[in-house]
Amino acid sequence: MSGGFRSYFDRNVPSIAIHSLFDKYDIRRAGKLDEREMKSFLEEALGLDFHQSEIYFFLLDKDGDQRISYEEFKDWLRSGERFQRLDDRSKFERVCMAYEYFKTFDTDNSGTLDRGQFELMMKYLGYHHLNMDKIFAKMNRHNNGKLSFWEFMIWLNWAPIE
Ligand SMILES: [Ca+2]
Ligand SMILES: [Ca+2]
Repeated sequence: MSGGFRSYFDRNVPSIAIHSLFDKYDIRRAGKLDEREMKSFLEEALGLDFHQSEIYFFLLDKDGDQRISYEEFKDWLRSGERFQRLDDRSKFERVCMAYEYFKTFDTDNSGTLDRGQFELMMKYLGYHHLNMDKIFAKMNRHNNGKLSFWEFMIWLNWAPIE
């Protein structure tokens, strides 16, 4: 992984520096990074491979709108996470596996699980005993009826950032 950009992963980096970094990759000036823009940051600037950047995109998109907002971007850089999830191989493999399940049950390819897709996944994973309404409501922190991968990872305690 390349060195220079790692210096952005610091609580003391001024907001203005983070903002200019964000703006640099916000090619379409939408105020949010789409999947392509965020991946180009992760791959070109940070040296992630294609697979790693895909997982990270989903790990950082907290609300599951398929865009990385400035807040999501900043929270991550400020978290001091520094790709812990990549450096710990076995943990990263677990996250990848969870992502594969998540994708499999996201049959409409929206990047999030609705209530029905969620229940199918949970049952497949063996969570028959849970009250699905309750657990969905609990996991769906953004309370928008769509479960993001980040919300799922928070529940499993595998998310890199809160
Ligand atoms: Ca988002
Ligand atoms: Ca879906």
